[in-house]
Amino acid sequence: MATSFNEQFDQHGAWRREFALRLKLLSEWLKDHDLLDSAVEERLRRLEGQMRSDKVMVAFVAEFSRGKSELINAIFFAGYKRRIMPASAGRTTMCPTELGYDAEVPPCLRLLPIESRLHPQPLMEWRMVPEKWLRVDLDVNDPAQLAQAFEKVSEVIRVTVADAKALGFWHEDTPEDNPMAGPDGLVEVPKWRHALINIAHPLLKQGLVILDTPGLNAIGAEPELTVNLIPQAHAVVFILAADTGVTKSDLAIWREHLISEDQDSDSRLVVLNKIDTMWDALSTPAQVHAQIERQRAITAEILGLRQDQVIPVSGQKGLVAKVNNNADLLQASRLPALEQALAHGVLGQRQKILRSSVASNIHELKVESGRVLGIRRRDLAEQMVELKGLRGKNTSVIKHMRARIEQEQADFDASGAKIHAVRSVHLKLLREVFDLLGTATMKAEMHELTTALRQPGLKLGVRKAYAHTFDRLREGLRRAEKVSQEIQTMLTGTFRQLNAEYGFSLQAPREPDLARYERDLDLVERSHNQYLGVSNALKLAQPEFADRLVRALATRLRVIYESALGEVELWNKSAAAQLDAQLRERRRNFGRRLEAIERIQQAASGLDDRIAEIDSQEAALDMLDAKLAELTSHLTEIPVMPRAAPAEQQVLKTA
Ligand SMILES: Nc1nc2c(ncn2[C@@H]2O[C@H](COP(=O)(O)OP(=O)(O)OP(=O)(O)O)[C@@H](O)[C@H]2O)c(=O)[nH]1
Ligand SMILES: [Mg+2]
Repeated sequence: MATSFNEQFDQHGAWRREFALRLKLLSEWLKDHDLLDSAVEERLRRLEGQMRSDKVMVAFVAEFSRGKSELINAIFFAGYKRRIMPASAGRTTMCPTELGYDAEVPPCLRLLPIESRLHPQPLMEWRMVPEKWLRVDLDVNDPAQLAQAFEKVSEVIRVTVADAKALGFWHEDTPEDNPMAGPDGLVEVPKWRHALINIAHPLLKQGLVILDTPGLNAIGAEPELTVNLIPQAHAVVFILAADTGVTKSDLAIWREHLISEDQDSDSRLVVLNKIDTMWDALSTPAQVHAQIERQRAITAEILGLRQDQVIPVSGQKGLVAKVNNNADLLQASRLPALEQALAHGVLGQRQKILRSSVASNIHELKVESGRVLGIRRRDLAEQMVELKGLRGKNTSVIKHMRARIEQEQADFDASGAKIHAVRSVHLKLLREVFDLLGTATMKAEMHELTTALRQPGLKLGVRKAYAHTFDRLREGLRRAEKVSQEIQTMLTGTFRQLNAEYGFSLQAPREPDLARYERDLDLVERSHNQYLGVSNALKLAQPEFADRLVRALATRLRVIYESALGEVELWNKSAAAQLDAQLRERRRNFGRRLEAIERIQQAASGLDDRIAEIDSQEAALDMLDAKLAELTSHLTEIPVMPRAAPAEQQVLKTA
């Protein structure tokens, strides 16, 4: 039988845990053998953090009442044996609701009041001020209490048209989207802007984040949702209902939020829900099937997809079937096929990305720690040559040798100034890159964009203003790339020189691929462009709306730039750490050589002992080398389905 989404997600979690365990063992081993310099340590820390905090977000997007919340109940929460997320006829989920797990926070539901919209801060910033959210504690062992607490996401308040306008729910230009006014002239708007649910559900604990959204208007009213959360989700499930077919507003959502040329189709799932409405006692099963297939074909055609890209299910019957352990009904609901597609699309992708990032990091790690071993090996070889040369020599030769080593040491200490000069050039260039990618530059760009968007009568030039900003951002990134190349050239040159002069084995680490971030910028630009297009030109004329959009943009850009800066930092740290390591080892080496000479001066037998000692140290290095290769390759070779007992613990003990 096919594995369910839940099972596959469990396997993904197990894989990550296994990886974290092996990484920890490697790091302890490196530390025990004095192979952990600051760059390697930093790399390990990042890898560990990446694995630990890896989140997979699945967003459910559709017009109201298509069955998003019910489908979430059926796929993820059937284990509670009841309906957890509120799902009912008409509009139910009134605010975007994120379900996830954060161990630092007790199980709770947090709700951000809708009035927060009157302030300019984007959602991202509100997340940092928990005291502004209403908190409802949750009892995870009491599904009834959970369900009751979650009802809050359906709450509404009644406000005047003027207030609705200020909150972003009323637009004179698009009256068809406005909420209906009651006899008292008041209109209904959501009570909450955003909900965060924190529960220790097994899947959420492993990093799954589920985003349930309300229907069309509410999505449009929160730019952050459109330009940040949805485009960044690892999978988006778009839901249509078999009984309504593809309506005009379904199509508007599809066009505005879901079509994307370059995101792989695996991450977009289109679901034709409520197929049970076509189960008809008077038709034969074959007739029902044919009817569902027909609906599926029509849907696919309207959306421009292949028929097999539309997945027919009944979320509601799937939930009932799971709650009652009814295998036949589950089969008929066709829910397992959707879970399969979701698991494949989301987790397959995620694992591929993680694996390739891990592989390149582990490679660097191995090179870096391997280099330290190389230096030690070389030092031993030099000492060996020196000592063998002393065999049978008289005391004056030995004295002479000592003087030579001391001279070498003094010369080496004097070279400190040169190394210092290299460092200061390096730092200067680095500061340029940091400036180009730093917060101040970003702030200035966003300020300029805001000013441009505020120009009266700009309406149609909005895209242009965006295009300008993105052009400048790309230009800045390219300049950072150029300076990075300069740094690389400088490092390569000076390292080569130092290698020749002092017999070092420095090698400039590979520079980060900043072009990748240019592609990220393109993606962000495209998601904004898509949004700027069709229906929002009029909304954009309102300064608050434009402000909000720019702030949402800024939070997304910050993530990109922080990550680029992080890479640049690691790259430079790794270069500096290499130099430090070689200098340190070299100083130690002088010490060891002088010590050896001293011993030989004191006792005739010292020489042979020392040679034997070096022999055994060389053998120990060979073993370390082999062990390092073994431990690092273990990390990249973890099977998706981990074995029952990690064998490394035993292997390590023998080291
Ligand atoms: N017959 C049938 N009804 C369904 C199915 N899935 C959901 N429903 C019903 O459709 C109604 C709407 O479902 P919800 O899950 O609340 O829809 P939603 O998309 O979350 O809607 P909003 O929260 O308002 O955006 C509820 O009464 C559900 O019970 C299904 O597969 N078959
Ligand atoms: Mg809902």
